[in-house]
Amino acid sequence: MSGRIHLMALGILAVFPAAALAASSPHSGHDHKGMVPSKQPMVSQAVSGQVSTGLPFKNPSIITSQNGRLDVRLTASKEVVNISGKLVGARVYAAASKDRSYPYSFMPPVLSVAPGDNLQVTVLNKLGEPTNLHTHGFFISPIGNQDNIFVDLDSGKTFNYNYDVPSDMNPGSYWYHPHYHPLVEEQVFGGLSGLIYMRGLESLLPPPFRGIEQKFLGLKDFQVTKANTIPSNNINSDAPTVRTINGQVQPVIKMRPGETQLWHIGNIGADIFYSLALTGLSFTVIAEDANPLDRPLPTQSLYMPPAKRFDVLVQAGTEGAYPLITQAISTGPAGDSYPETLMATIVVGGSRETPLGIPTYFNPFDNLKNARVDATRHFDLSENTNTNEFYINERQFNENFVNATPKTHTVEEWVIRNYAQELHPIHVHVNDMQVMSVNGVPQDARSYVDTYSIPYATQDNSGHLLPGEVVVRTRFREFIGPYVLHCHILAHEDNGMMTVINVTTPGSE
Ligand SMILES: [Cu+2]
Repeated sequence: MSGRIHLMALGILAVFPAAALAASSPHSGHDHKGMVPSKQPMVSQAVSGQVSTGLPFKNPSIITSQNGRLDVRLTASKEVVNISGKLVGARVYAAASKDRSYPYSFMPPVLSVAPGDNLQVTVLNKLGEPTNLHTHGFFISPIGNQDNIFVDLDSGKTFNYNYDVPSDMNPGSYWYHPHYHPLVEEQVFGGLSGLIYMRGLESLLPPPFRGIEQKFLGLKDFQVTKANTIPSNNINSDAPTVRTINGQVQPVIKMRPGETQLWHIGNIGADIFYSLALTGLSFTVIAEDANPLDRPLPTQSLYMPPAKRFDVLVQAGTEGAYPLITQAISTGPAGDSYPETLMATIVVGGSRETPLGIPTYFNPFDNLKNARVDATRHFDLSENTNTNEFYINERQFNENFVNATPKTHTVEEWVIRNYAQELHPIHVHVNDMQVMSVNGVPQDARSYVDTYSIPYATQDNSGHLLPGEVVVRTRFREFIGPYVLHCHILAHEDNGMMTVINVTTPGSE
């Protein structure tokens, strides 16, 4: 659950023609660590404009590494930006590469890098509150100035992240966003998130697929207050929200009959789920959370909790208009309900292409089914719906409390149990996990994942609480140091559902 006042009941919902936008409440909720929140940009009703729908789909800007290197500067600030025709006060990045600068945008540029690259990201913080940066899904060191989420980047300061991308980092879709506890939800919901693409998926596909059209679809939703500002306090994830693709509301995507495209899709919003469904076109997953599957998976829908990414081959059939929707979802009795919503329309027309044969075999992975398990650990998820507190092993997040110390070159099995009556999509940094079973049912994994939704608890006939249970295995490879496991509903993370994992070398403690 959002833990927030249901605003519609207060009668302060503002309605716009394209979609219903929720207003925020005047109450202050977050502990800003004693900081005075800086002024939010406001836009008057007269100039804010209205959301436009049905515009041609646009990829985000893409900044591509060259000669093994990418240097990017990201400036985070509170600014007024245009989201699908409407002016909104947001928290957004502007970007700059060596050659070009990119203005503040709700959908900042995709950072396109290759395995083995050096990626340097200099973050300038102009938010008026602390922030930092996380490269979600990266298999990389969690310490120093790499994927270190314990960095405290005060307002007015810059920090230089220097990522040595391993040459064996998996290709696919990753993303970047702030990870500064406990301000993550409001910063990501405000607009601070973008995609990272690790090149190389194309070369795993048969030669005819190389050079096919690629699209990036960053799924982000927004709500505004009466001042047309994205709320930063008392964000209500259960309120009506405007779903966008790259900041566009219901864009039109064109394809030719028989054409095959490669789509990189990421749920890079703060709290809400998507279940994308595309009928009338073929939809084949080739990677999940930037883990290429051992064999491609044809599907009718993509279930996407916050932070989930899929790389999919989309093949158009005959001429016509096909809706891409997100299906209605409930995240449980104590959770949220999201209505079915149109995301985009695929218009198929023009000259016909011969459809490419979708491969049936793709990329083997290090299957841990028969691996020796060196240690077993338990992570119990729970929540107090009255106080809006969230727990792992009955504790709220404390960066000084280390929950688990796996050793490098070992395999561990983790039993994650959910005692709450809502889904908690668990994300773990650095080392991805293989899902072994869900509620006791063995799973035939096709790859690893870095985010997985843990089923909510149910009650048996005698009223006894049965937790949802997912068992995962992880091989801990070279990287040592502390990182986190947390719920990726960012309201839950900010309110405690996060814990420290510290990987150490064998023999150390
Ligand atoms: Cu959660």
